[in-house]
Amino acid sequence: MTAPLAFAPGLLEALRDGAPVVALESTIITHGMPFPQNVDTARAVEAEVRASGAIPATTAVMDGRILIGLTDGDLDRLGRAEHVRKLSRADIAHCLAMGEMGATTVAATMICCRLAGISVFATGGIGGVHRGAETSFDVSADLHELAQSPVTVVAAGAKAILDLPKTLELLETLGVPVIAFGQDTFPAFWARSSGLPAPMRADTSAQIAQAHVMRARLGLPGGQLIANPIPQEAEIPLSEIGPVIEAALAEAQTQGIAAKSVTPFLLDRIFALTGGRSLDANIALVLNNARLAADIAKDIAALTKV
Ligand code: PSU
Ligand code: MN
Repeated sequence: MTAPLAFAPGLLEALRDGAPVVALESTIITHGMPFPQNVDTARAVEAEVRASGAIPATTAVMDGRILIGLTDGDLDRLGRAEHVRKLSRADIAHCLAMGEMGATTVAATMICCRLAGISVFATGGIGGVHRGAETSFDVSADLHELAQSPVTVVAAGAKAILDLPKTLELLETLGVPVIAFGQDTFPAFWARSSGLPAPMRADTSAQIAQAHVMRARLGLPGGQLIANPIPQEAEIPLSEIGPVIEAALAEAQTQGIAAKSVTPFLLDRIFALTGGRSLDANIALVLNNARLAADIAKDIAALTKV
């Protein structure tokens, strides 16, 4: 019995041929952005991957199967649907068994990548250690997945809604390489720098591809996190976004938001509090991550060609 995967037309053949493929998550579509910008952005990100010479594969759960690559119709259905589940490692098998519709988080998308044989995945921001985790125990399963599934994940760092120093500490403990692209500090999503030193740095996609392949040669499980700063022109400095984040966190506390709802609640409040600005920045950074991920996927394909 194998995993119930359904590949988009041509994708399985492309993977068998060793073509560069970039996976894309779907929680950003269902729980990260409003309709119709979510579907427009997902299409634009797929187009960016193609324009950069790789094949996009957005993942989701529909009709009892894991879709590896969504058709235009699937994407539209997912983007419009009202009650889509947010799937992390704990949820994905139950969602499939129940025949429900689900969007994959970073953790679940990494599981899909491992099952489909995809090495590179682009997203916006990863989950991490939440502020106050010392009492709430709220730590995203994304971090543990990075320690288990052999995928290079390209993100714009993590949002300052999280406790970034604790997030970096835990990634180190879990043996996950955190590699900043082209700078020495860890990026904080809308802001190019969190001010925290990044554990490692790479300046080319080829170096990142080499490190990915080297982990496999060393027999190390798990992936690597590539922290790619938002393009300069789209940046919202920490001084501007900081107070908005504080306001959103205070609202979450007052309303007693917990567990899986925390991240979507905060994202939604920050969108509302900044108007279009945080959304524009979010779109710009995801496109930027898609380009870098495509370059890494091409470099890995060249290194592993037999
Ligand atoms: N952070 C963001 N944007 C997002 C998410 C996180 O800046 O869209 C989504 C991703 O899908 C991520 C998930 O994997 O939220 C983490 O949720 P949690 O903290 O509940 O593990
Ligand atoms: Mn959580």
